[in-house]
Amino acid sequence: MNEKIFVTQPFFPDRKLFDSYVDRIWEGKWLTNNGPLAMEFENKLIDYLQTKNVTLTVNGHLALEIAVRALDLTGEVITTPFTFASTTHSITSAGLTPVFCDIDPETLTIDVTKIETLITDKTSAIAPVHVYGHPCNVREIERIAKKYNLKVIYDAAHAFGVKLEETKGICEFGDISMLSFHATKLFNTIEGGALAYNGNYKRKLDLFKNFGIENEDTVSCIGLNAKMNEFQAAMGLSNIGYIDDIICRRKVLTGHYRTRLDEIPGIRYFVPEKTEGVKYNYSYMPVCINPVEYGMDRNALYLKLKEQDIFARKYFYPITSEFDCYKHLPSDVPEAKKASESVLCLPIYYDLTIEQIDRICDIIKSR
Ligand code: T4K
Repeated sequence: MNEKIFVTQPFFPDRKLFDSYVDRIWEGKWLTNNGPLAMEFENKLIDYLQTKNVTLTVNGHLALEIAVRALDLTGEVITTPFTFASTTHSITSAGLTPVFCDIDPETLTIDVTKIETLITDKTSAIAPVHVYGHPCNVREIERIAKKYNLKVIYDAAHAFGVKLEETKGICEFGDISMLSFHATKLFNTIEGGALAYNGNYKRKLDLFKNFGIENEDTVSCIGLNAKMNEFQAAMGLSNIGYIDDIICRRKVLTGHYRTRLDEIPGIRYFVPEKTEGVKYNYSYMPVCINPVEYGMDRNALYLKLKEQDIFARKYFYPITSEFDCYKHLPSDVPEAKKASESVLCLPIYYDLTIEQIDRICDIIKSR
């Protein structure tokens, strides 16, 4: 029997360190509703993310939902379908219409040359995704948003720790950026998420994450319950000290994958850090399969790996514009469709070994 290798595995901090935070939860008898650990964690993230404000949430999806609500968006939001269900659902669940823009095949992020053609008098925002942690063309999106007076909400679920223009944090761009701290992400708080932003949205976002409750007498808006609890914050406080080590380890693993995959025609990996000034986080190991050169298509490779107990994932197939609930909406997104049929995310996580990567690459090579 082969050892099973999944696309990812959560990072676990030193148990004693986590326990020291859990001891504080027991002593303080405080479990949720913006407790002391959550506040401490929020401040640590402000330092790390280099934004003026952070609002912690119970998961990344609800963070997106409250961001969409708090920005008072109306009508249409331009977004990309090459993403997780969450991005599109957060738009529609607020009663807005997603307008699907195609992606750039080099970075798999929104194709900035197509955004302006989709703007109408109903457009209120752009919701791009830093797919696999590859930064969108933030400066061009900024230019378009300014020109048409649109808000920008970045789905930065994959982009924790990414830097641009040498020193700028990825969340310094756009009105609000959403991060996911789900167990499967490079930085986890079990489940969890955050909104990071420089604008003056703190009060509003905090209201929306707590039912709209202003105080004991006043509820001022239709809010959600999206508060991060103290166990999640304990995990975040424990894990944040490891982040440089986590990214460093993933860089080494990615480097080994590259060396091995270079031997195989028809397998192309994405090399975003070649973009000048970008510090990448190596959050995923996406490869694009050219069936003619490789001799097998993406689905066949996925199955071949699965037979050997290696569970790669087809992130993001199907694209959201093809979901039953969205296929009635107009969409002209051939590059997104092509990517969804040719990209495979190979296993990558802190505890993955070089030997395991060799096993995976040997299987890929033996087509
Ligand atoms: N926007 C984008 C672009 C996103 O990618 C996501 C989430 C969001 C928004 C929303 O953020 P959150 O609300 O989730 O914070 C996973 C994650 O559940 C999801 O967070 C993530 N994107 C998405 C890309 O991947 P699945 O359906 O692939 O998860 P699952 O349970 O199949 O896990 C993948 C593998 O990880 C498993 O085969 C085994 C391993 N695993 C998983 C868990 C949960 C473990 O080893 N231990 C674990 O505890 O969605």
